[in-house]
Amino acid sequence: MTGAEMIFQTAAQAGVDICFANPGTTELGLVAALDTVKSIRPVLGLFEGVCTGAADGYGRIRQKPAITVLHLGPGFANGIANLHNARRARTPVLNIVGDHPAWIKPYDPPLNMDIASLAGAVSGWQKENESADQLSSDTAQAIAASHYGQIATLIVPADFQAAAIQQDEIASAPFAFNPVDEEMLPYAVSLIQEARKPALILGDRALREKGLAAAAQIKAKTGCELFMVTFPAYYEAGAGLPLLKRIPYFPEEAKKMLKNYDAFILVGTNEPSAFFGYAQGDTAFLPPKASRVRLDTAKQDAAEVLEYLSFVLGPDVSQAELRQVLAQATIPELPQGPLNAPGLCTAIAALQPEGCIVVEEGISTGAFYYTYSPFLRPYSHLTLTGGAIGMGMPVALGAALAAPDRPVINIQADGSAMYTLQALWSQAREKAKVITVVCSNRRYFTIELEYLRAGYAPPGETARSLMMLDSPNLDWVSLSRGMGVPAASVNTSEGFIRAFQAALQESGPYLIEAVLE
Ligand SMILES: Cc1ncc(C[n+]2csc(CCOP(=O)(O)OP(=O)(O)O)c2C)c(N)n1
Repeated sequence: MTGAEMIFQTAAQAGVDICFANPGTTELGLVAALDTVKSIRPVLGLFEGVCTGAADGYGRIRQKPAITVLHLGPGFANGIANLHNARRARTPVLNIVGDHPAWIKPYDPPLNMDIASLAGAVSGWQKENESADQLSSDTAQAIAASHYGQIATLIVPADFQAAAIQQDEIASAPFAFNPVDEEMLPYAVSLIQEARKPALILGDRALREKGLAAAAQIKAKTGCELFMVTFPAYYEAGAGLPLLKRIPYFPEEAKKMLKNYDAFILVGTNEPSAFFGYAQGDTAFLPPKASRVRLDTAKQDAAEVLEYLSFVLGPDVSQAELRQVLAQATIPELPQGPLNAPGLCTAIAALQPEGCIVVEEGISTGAFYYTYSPFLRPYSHLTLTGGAIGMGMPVALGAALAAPDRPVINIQADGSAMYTLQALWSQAREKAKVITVVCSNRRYFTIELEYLRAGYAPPGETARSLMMLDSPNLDWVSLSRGMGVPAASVNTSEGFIRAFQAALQESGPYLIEAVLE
């Protein structure tokens, strides 16, 4: 067995089954090994940001790592923005980065780069492999580390990938979340019981099924409010789940929503604060005098912590009582006439099938979708966690491969789409069931908005040229078809509804350009 085969054998034994790759000469051993380790599905991405974003999407759905294979420092650098989003999402990811053999490094060949420094920017665990015989234990440790919700990066010189392994034993590295810190709970209970208006703010695994079930019980038992972070990696949404209020993006709206609460219990998230440092000083969102406590640490399962909190708050309420705190289904009416951002979101909300996965990188357009989200047919929702745009199409690819039975709907802003649109080619090649809705406002609307909010005078022609995507307009139908994804362009609500209904019948990917007025 070669070192590279050992990497994949170890990963396969640990339950890893997919690898998003963009290899080069220093990863040839890994490429060859995929011919022998058949349980790992290789997926080619035509840009590293596609591979890393797809691994993020896959990991968010399956809660286990996908592998990325990236080419030296430059390949890793191309993938960093989406690894940043994955780090913020606390997605398990295993990066295998090829490197030059030690003997050529003194010559400083052109692709030579400080990979470890790059890895340090996003990885919670990293190692430069030092011998082929350590590859199994290095891989096992990396996978175990990733399960805590972090990026693990293993840098593997090309000669160790190719080397014959003497000792064929495959390492395993079990992982377990830390137990709940029971000493924290009485304080949380006293806060909830003594506060005038207590609230829970939830993120991370607290927003998955188990966490939400506990949150519903806590709300039913205590009457406390439930909030969720502004940009969750993943949440279960829709009728039958507890109603959570999403903390708004804009500081003044967030502070207004939170101002009347006097105690906050944080699970799976830090204290909410502003996305940017605004001169006006709206940075911290919680009222200064409100009590607050975070109940989980990085290596605990936020859902388990919530279950424990619910347990110490007393016996579970009956199903009838529980129903009082669960969202009821309200499917919006279909819009008519010209297509605008609110109408587009209304139409998607009305038409999306039960059990679908929504990947929302609609930026300013996507914001309108959230009023409907809690009341729709149950579905799973993924957002842009780290603000590095260009995640939507790759994450949708990864999510679709992670859950081939569930349609994926990618609400996708046009400017953000252009960063990683090569993902469409991989979607076509892998027959991923993704419906991409391009929100075509032909501008960087958010930049215009933030520019005015920051107090600058309305932009002149030169400044505006950096915010407009027209002249030429992007031809989304041609771009999409050129990568093998059938597409249509629509500019009315009726046209969108027809195209979306048709796209739902497709067995593979489809793109709809929604030209917004
Ligand atoms: C990697 C990265 N580069 C640049 C930005 C800055 N940025 C934030 S929003 C935005 C424009 C988004 O435009 P679009 O995706 O079309 O959405 P819209 O604002 O029009 O809804 C840019 C360039 C960013 N967040 N991330």
